[in-house]
Amino acid sequence: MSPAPADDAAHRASPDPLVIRSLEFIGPMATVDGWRPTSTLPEIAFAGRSNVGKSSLLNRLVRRKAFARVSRTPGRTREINFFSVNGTFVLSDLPGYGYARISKARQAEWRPLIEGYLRRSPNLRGVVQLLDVRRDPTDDDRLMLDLLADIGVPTVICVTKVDKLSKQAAAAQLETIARTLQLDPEQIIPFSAETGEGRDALAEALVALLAVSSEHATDPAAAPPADLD
Ligand SMILES: Nc1nc2c(ncn2[C@@H]2O[C@H](COP(=O)(O)OP(=O)(O)O)[C@@H](O)[C@H]2O)c(=O)[nH]1
Ligand SMILES: [Mg+2]
Repeated sequence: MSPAPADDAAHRASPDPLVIRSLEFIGPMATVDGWRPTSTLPEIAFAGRSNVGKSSLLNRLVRRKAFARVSRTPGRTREINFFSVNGTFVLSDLPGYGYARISKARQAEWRPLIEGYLRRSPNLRGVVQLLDVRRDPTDDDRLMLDLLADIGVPTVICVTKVDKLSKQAAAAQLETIARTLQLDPEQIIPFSAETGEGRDALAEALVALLAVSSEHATDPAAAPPADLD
C-alpha cells in the first residue's frame, strides 16, 4: 500500500473520504427558467444565509484556497453556481439569503430561484444546509428548512464557525439549534473552516448521499415530456 500524502497524513486518522481530483465550473443559473446544467450526474446543493461561511466551508471541503470566493460584501451572489467534481457529481452553490443590508425586494428574489431549482432538479441527491453557531436560526433559515422538508430532499445540517466559541459554548449552542429546529443532534455536523473540524465528516456525509438513489418528489412539470409511443 502506498503511504498517504505527507501534508494530510499527520492530521488524518483514516483515509480521505472524498479526494478531490478535479473541479470544473460548469456555469451559473440566474433565473428559474434560465440555463442550468444538462448533466445527469447526481447533484448536491449548499444553502445558507449570507455570511454563514458557505464559501469558506466549500474551500475547506475541496481543499482549495480560493475555489469559492470568501466575500467582504455579503449578499452579492444572485446566481446558483454549478461545479463538476471529479467528473462524478455536481456541486451547486446556492445564493446566500437574508442579508440585512439589502432591500426586502432583493431579498425576496432568492426564494423563487432556489425553490424552482430545488423542486425541479431530478438529479438532486441532497442539500447541505449551513447555520452559524453564534446565531439563533432566523425566519429565513426556518423557511428554507421547511421548504427542504416539503420537497423531501435529504438534508445535512452543518453548523459553521464553531471555532468562534469555546468547546463548551459551542456544544450548548448546538443543542439549542437542534432543539429549536427539532433536529436530531446526531444529524448535525459541527464545522470550522478555520481549523478544518468537520471537513471529513461532511465529506463522508456527501459520499453517503451520493451512494443512495434519489427518492424525493420532483415537480412532474419539470420532468422531460413522457414518451407516449
Ligand atoms: N472564525 C471563522 N470565521 C469564518 C469561518 N467561516 C467563515 N468565516 C468568516 O466569515 C465571513 C463570511 O465567510 P464566507 O465564507 O464569505 O461566507 P458566505 O457569505 O456564506 O459565503 C468571512 O469573514 C470568513 O472569514 C470559520 O469557520 N471560522
Ligand atoms: Mg459566499
